[in-house]
Amino acid sequence: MKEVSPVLNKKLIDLINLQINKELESAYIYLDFTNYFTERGLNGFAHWYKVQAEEEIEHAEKFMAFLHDENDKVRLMAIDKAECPCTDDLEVLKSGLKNEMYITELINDLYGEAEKMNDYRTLRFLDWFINEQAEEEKNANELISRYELFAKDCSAGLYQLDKELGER
Ligand code: OFO
Repeated sequence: MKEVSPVLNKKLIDLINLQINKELESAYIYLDFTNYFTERGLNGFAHWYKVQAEEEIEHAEKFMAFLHDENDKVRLMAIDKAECPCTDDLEVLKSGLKNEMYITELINDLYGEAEKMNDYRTLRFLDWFINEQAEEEKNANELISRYELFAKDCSAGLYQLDKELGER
């Protein structure tokens, strides 16, 4: 393996490595949701979370590529067991939103750290994630609202929503 000399500050490298872990953990959580909905026979919801899981892996890959571009090392860590509250649809959707809010917090911490160090290259790179998190939280919130409005107490609404989510 080639010798690498770190370019980024050590604390930032650690935070980015942690972020890689959390993106992969998010993928794991969403795969857990995918399994829950598949087992419920809601294939549209299952598909929606499968796509979500794939996006999380892409996010991890973006961070890995960034570290490599900066000539720093990627350190993959153990991924925690997915703890899905998988007994109730709405609880699953809400815990998806909670996860996204947690990820936003981590990205903000990372951003704050890069700002302290006047690390403008990292800040530019993180801009994409700042926007992405806004989008992810919006999607998760909308999904909860639509479930509550149309599907919670109505099997025809649930059927329709499942169908729409299958088209993501
Ligand atoms: Fe990676 O954005 Fe969701 O968690």
